[in-house]
Amino acid sequence: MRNLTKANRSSVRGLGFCLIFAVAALGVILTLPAVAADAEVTIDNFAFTPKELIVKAGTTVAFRNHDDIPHSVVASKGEFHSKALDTDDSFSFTFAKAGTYAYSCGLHPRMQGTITVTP
Ligand SMILES: [Cu+2]
Repeated sequence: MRNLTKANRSSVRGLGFCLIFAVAALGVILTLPAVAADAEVTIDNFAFTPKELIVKAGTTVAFRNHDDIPHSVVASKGEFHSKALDTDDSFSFTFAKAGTYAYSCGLHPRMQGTITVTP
């Protein structure tokens, strides 16, 4: 570093800033999927948790399967319908309209939950 001219030193500093921005940008990109879902319902041991969730209109809810067998998420009135979710797969739905959304697992109808959406 002793042999660097003043210009070279500032370009080294510039490179440092670029690196910081690159790392920050990468961090934003990597965290985007988590940011997209505002709330999460987990599926564990044949149950949705929380079983009853209250969110504001516009909230995206991710349903994530932690079981080692497939489950799905099917709204009783047909507003949403996931495919069978394998372990650690998730399905997201944005609740734009207020109301009560009852849902169950398409494979195990006894697994039930409710999303209440407030205005
Ligand atoms: Cu199921």
